[in-house]
Amino acid sequence: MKSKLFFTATAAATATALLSFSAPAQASFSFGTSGIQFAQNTTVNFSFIQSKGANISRLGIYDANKNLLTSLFQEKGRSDAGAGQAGKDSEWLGTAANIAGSTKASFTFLANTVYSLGLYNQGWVGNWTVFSTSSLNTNGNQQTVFNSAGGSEGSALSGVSSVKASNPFVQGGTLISFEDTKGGGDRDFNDFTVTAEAVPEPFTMSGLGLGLGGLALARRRRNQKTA
Ligand SMILES: [Ca+2]
Ligand SMILES: [Ca+2]
Repeated sequence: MKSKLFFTATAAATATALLSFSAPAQASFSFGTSGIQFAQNTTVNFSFIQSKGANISRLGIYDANKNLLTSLFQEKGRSDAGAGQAGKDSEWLGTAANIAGSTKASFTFLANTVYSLGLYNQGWVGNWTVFSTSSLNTNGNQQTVFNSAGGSEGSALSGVSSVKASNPFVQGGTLISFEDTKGGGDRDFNDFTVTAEAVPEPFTMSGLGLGLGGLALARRRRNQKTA
């Protein structure tokens, strides 16, 4: 009788475990200016949209200590639309053709690890990096908006503080856009724009394994008691 009760309780616990693991993996994550972190290993697909900044920029994934882990997109030049030339685009527009290599890149964020996006800029004078995690920037400045493509070229984007985080698990992903001038500039936040879409894990193999393992353990213990 005891063993039957034990098995029933274990089975219930297993069912609960299966339910929790079959819940969407996006239950616990941070994806914004406070940092990027997921409770499970999570692959995010990035797509370059456009740039509207005069710097030659490179978007990358950084660790919590500002070390570059991998480069996602590297611009070839300041613009590929004839910026500054009479009769041509004057917004320093960088299109897909201004990216060296593919305009799509993926990165797998490891569970419970803090990351940031970083935009390295080759300016007219000097080089610098601004980070999507505000605390990594000079004076903690917000340099990125999440769930926004920024504002009109040269006009300060209003409501910046309201676009600090977003959900990358939504279908089609979410927008991320940088202000590439640290601390100042025009604050238009349209200088480098990408989308990010996390790949959901509707039912992980580890969760399935744990559930089956729990059942096997319960059976083994029951057999030991009845033997
Ligand atoms: Ca700007
Ligand atoms: Ca701009």
